[in-house]
Amino acid sequence: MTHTSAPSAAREHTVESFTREFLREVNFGQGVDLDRASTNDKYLALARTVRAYLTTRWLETLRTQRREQKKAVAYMSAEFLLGRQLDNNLLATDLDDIARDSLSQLGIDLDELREAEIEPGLGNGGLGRLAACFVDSLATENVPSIGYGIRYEYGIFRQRFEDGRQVEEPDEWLRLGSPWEMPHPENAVNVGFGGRVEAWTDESGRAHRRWMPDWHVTGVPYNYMVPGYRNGRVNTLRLWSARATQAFDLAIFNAGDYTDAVRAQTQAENISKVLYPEDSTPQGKELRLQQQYFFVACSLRDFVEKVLPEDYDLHRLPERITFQLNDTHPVIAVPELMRLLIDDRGWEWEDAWAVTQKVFAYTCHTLLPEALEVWPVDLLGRLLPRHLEIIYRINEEFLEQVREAFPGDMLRERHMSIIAEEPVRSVRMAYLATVAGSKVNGVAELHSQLLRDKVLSDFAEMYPHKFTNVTNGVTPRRFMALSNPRLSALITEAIGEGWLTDLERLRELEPLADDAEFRRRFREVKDHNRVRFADVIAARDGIEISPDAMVDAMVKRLHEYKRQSLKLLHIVSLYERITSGALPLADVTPRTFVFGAKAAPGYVRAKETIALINAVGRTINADTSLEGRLKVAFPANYNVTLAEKLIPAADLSEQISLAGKEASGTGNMKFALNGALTVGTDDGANVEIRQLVGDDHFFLFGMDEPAVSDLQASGYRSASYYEQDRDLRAALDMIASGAFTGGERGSFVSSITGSLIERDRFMALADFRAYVDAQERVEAHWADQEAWTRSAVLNVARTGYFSSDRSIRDYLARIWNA
Ligand code: NBG
Repeated sequence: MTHTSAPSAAREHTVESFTREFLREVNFGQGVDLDRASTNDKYLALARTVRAYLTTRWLETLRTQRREQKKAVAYMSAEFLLGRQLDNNLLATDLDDIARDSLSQLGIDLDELREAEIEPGLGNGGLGRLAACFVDSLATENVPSIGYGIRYEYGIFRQRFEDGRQVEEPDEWLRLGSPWEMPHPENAVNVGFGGRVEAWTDESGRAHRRWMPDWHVTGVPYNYMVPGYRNGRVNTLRLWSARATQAFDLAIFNAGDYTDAVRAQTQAENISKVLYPEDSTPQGKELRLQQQYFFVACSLRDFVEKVLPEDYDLHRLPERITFQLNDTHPVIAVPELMRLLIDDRGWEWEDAWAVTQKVFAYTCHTLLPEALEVWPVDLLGRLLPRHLEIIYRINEEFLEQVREAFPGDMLRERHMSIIAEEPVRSVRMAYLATVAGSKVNGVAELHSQLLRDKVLSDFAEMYPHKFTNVTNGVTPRRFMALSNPRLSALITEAIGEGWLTDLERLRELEPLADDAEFRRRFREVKDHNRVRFADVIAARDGIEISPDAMVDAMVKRLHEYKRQSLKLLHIVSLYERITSGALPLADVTPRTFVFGAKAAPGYVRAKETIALINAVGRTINADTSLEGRLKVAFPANYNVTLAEKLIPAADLSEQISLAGKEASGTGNMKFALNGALTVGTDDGANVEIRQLVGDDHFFLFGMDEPAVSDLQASGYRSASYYEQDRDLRAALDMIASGAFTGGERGSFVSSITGSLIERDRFMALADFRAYVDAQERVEAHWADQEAWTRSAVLNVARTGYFSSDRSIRDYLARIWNA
């Protein structure tokens, strides 16, 4: 498949030269003969062959940037959930066909090698995947940029089910080698921790502060190439790996304790050992703060000392860079830059602050108050004493401004303080970012509005100009071209090439929604993708599904606010109504309910919900009286690789969070772009999706955010819904009776149903009736396949706005001024 006529590697390289280089890599890179080479040998050799093509362009990109010194963007993120690299790099370089031909002449199946790659799962969910989409779009939009993050040795855990319960296993993604990274130990950076701060006076009598850390860690940069889509640009993603500093080891070793020296090494390396598997709920662990400081300290030093020219005048830093802070995780970079400028370079506070306030911008990704990161001052002061001093001073000056702007308003001052006093004295990282950043953005219109009106309203009043919105997006390279080649080919046939980098052009498909032949072909693609997905989960998980049934998908991290439990209540209610005779089997739409979700290992309720979904699934799937009409499929270890197979196959996309809780969502965009219809609340980016696709092609249900607030204010009593809605009560009673748990009624079953009936923090019961009604509208629409397909085509045609290329252009215009 070809997408564009832009310059591409393919022109310069023939199958023969590709084969020659591939064989060279097999022989000299892997040190084996082709006939003795394992799949992994061949995969690594292929990866390095492709990498070599990229390297030429990468070096050229770097040379150009060194020459031109254009304003760039550094995207700082604790997570980059990249997904497999080989596929994407073949696509970006247009080498796919050449590689396929070359390998097939050698009797090798390209797809088998693709499958050999273990995806780098260096992220939890939407936030990490967004970072990956953004670096792809930055390169494709031809923006000079660099991504900074952590090279975790273990990414997000691998999930298994044992008796339906989640079991976590370490993700050994580096086990078979990692051909896409280039380590540069010679460019390592030293980072300090702990110790104390000293005062000293220079010859002119000026007072200074000096941090004397008591231990150090070395950060080794690993470079990854991030190719733009067939445009010749290859940007850099630089991930840091922690090593013990030699000096540190040696001192202890010389003192004669070899085992202590080794222990010190382990302690240092722990910093980049593992990704914390919490999503949207930070845990406040010391190692986590070490990780955060580690990577931003390495990155700032790297940028200032290695990326910038040697004599660069740092007063001009804002002309050259924006450090975009992906959530609060990298916010400790703010006091670090201040420290670099003041302590290391002798700047005055005012000058340092002026530069700092211009170079940082902050993206907030949540609305849950408990998800806003805070660090106890005890911990922060112990680990980073100088940074705490700097934060205090920033806060003092900021509160001075607050007093000036709102004289006598003590309450406001306390609310806005970067330092919280209760329940323990802590630093509110979101406030620090808001005060320090030149801009603060939310990730969907509704989210940005709620940030302004609720979560950060005092700040929005004080700094109205800082607040802006950039609605999230997803890269159509991975989530259309790579994952859905048939749909992509059909689109190209219909509207020509070029849409993949200009996604609004999908609009040109609109008239084809009324073309019966186009709809037939569109359905054919869906059918094919459904079969492909069925094959994948049969082989991967041993799950059998009918490829003819509607694929109804709810895939996202397991969280109460996302309301997987509401989906479960719908399924159980259907089942209850069938078994009690209220719903004739003939009226039941054949559906496969697909779940994909990891729970944070310490999040008990989320893990119980997984166990319950699996228990319900087991019962329903085994009940022959249903004649296979309903099926629950919950493949374990949902990840980017599986998403690429599921999303193109989906008919219905479940986006059912409680309104006002999901900042944006990005899965919702991927599904719509692949022709699934959404059943969703008025939340996050659902709002914008619905506005674009139109109410007739989107199943809206439930309370909107103001209604949620009102209900909360007037006193929500979930039990009354249980009492008044017969179907809801029957569904909850059926679960509580142990019908799905072999008669077992205690333990997690009663704790889930009990907490829904008694408390129901995310108001699943309040939205139940509206949700079931929406599902009936879904079924009625599905019954008319022509009408459904028309809606599906319109979903694709009208959601081009959600390309991450557009998000990046919005960041450029509203935040980076680049
Ligand atoms: C998540 C939100 C999602 C959003 C992604 C990307 C965090 C803290 N936030 O709604 O929950 O789509 O960020 O912006 O993980």
